[in-house]
Amino acid sequence: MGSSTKLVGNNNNYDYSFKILLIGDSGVGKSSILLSFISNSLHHDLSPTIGVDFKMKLLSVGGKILKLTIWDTAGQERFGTVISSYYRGAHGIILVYDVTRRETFTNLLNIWAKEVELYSSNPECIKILVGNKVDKDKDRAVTRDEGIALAQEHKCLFLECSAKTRENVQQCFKDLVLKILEVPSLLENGSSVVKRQAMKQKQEYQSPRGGRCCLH
Ligand SMILES: Nc1nc2c(ncn2[C@@H]2O[C@H](COP(=O)(O)OP(=O)(O)OP(=O)(O)O)[C@@H](O)[C@H]2O)c(=O)[nH]1
Ligand SMILES: [Mg+2]
Repeated sequence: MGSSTKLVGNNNNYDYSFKILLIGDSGVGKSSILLSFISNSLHHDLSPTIGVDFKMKLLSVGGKILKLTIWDTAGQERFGTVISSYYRGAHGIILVYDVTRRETFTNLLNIWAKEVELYSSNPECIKILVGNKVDKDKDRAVTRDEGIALAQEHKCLFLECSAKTRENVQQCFKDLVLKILEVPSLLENGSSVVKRQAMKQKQEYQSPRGGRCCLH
C-alpha cells in the first residue's frame, strides 16, 4: 500500500479504532517507544512501568483517520487473572527486545510469544518484532539477521529502532497499521467494540500511575 501517513490533531472523528499492545521484558524500552511516538520528544531514564498504562493517538493513513489506543505494560509483572483482558481484542502487538541484551530476545520466544498465542483472542492479529536501542550499536548482542529470522518464524513484521534517536519509531506503528488495514476481519471489529473495551479496561486497571489517557 503506497499511502502516506501523517499525524493528525485532537479530534474524535475517526474511521477505525485499533488496539495495539506493547510487550517485552522490563527495560527494553516499551514506554520510551510509546512516548517517542506520542510526543515526538526524547525521554531519558524512565522509571519502570507500574501496572498498565495506555495512550491514544490519531493518525491519518491513506485518507482514513485511525485512532490508536496503545497499551503499555510492565515487563517485570504478571497480572494473573486480568492478563487475558489485556490481550483481548488487540489488532496489533509490538514485541520489543533490546538489541544489546540477548536474554530479552530469547525471552520473546520463551515467554512472550507463548503468552500471545495463549491469550490473543484474534487469530489474525498483526505482530511486529522490534529490536530497540540500535543507537548502542557497539554493544549489540543480537544481529539484524537473527531478528529477521525470528520474525519470519513467527510470521511477524520486523524493524529495528531507537527510542532515543527516534529512528524508525514512527515506522513501527506505520508498518503495523498498514498491515492491519489489509485484514478485513480486523477492520470489522475496529471501531465501537474497542472504544467500549478501552473504557472498561481503564477502570479495571486503575493503578497508582496507570489508566492515564491522553490524545495528541
Ligand atoms: N540508548 C537507548 N536507551 C534507551 C532506548 N529506549 C529506552 N532506553 C532506556 O532504557 C531504559 C528502560 O526504558 P523503558 O522505556 O522504561 O523500558 P520498558 O520496556 O518500558 O520497561 P518496563 O516498564 O520496566 O517494562 C530507560 O533508561 C530508557 O531511557 C534506546 O533506544 N536507546
Ligand atoms: Mg515501561
